[in-house]
Amino acid sequence: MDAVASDTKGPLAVLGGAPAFAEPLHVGRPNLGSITRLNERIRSTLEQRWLTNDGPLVREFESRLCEFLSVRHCIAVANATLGLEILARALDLSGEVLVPAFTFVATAHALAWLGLTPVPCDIDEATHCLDPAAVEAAVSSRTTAILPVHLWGEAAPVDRLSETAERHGLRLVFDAAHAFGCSHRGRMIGGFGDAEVFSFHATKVVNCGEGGAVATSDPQLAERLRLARNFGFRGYDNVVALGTNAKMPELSAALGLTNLESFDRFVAWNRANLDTYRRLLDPLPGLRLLPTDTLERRNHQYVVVEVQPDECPLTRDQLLRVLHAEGVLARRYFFPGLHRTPPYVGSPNHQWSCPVTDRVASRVLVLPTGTCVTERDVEKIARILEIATAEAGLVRAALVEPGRTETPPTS
Ligand code: T4K
Repeated sequence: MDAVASDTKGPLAVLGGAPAFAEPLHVGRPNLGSITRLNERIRSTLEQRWLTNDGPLVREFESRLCEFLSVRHCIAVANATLGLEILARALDLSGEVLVPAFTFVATAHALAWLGLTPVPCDIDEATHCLDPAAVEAAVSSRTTAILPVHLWGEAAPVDRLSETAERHGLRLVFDAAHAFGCSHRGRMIGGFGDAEVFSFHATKVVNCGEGGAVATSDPQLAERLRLARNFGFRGYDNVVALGTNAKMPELSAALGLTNLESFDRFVAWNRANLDTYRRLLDPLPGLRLLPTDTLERRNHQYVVVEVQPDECPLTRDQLLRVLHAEGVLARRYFFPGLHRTPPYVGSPNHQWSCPVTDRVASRVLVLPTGTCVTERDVEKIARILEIATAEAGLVRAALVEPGRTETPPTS
């Protein structure tokens, strides 16, 4: 720690000092592969004048994904939200779908957009993924599917959920938006359940700007997904099914292919950042980095800290304000949980009870990583947290505005 002390001179920004970062440091700055390679692909796309609708780069991207994930079919889409939507349609889901209460809102929105009812179920405190017991308790005569999320790239409890799905005759589809390049029991995520949906949003380990893919080994399902992605067209003038526009443009595929070529570098970078965070944050009181499964492949695209209320002298939201004041735009993903987010809050007669999600959502702080974040940046962030926890009394006093006892976060 001493090595970085000189870098974060003077008082914290919340105590009147200058921000440690003049340029804000974001969670989710895009990783980029070779710009030269990208330019070549863009030029060739423009020269060929084939910009979307199952173009050559989308096809190449899909075949690279199949290879990488060891699945038979990958259907590239405009984003993961649309991927979830066309998948729910292709599987003819109806009624209720069980989802984790602790996830990005798109997991539920994709279902609700189609008139389905996402039922928020509680999570496991250790892994932040769906709790199989909560799922079991939520199965009803209206349930048609379970939609677990491999949150932060950690595998959901695939085996137990598969068993539950099978026993109740339910579909099992995974939201794998965070889990590109991750494995479960040595097998790549992408091959579990009926299908899995990846996101290639700008903030993801591999990005297409906007993009996603549905992975499945079921050829009939793959065919239905391809139809659904393109308005239900099979050839010119021949609409054979209900569809939407979920097509990935060629320029997005150009980004995806180029970034995929640098996947190992991105993950190594994330891993190095995570190791530095771990080394520097472990000794601080009440800051606990979520463990990652070291026996499996992980992309480490999220650095997830839990602020332990009994041990840390500052709350998560106080630390968030400290960091934002320093230009570190840490995030409270996925506060406050689906069960407390409109339109999923239930009715006056029926509120969802997800106490573990409540606890976890009040503790999680996601810190910046990715190739735009250097080891030096991580050291500075850790140093800010070290000073803040050491000077907790001063920080608390500075954050309480006159007439208030609670200090809401800045964003
Ligand atoms: N399921 C799960 C579990 C998900 O987490 C997500 C998406 C989905 C499904 C749906 O996937 P997509 O339909 O998006 O493919 C972000 C992303 O928009 C979202 O993709 C992601 N999960 C979620 C966890 O985070 P925001 O609102 O935090 O993102 P945004 O766009 O504000 O970006 C965050 C920060 O990154 C910005 O403050 C600045 C920086 N940034 C962002 C972009 C887009 C850049 O520096 N450059 C950029 O181009 O939701």
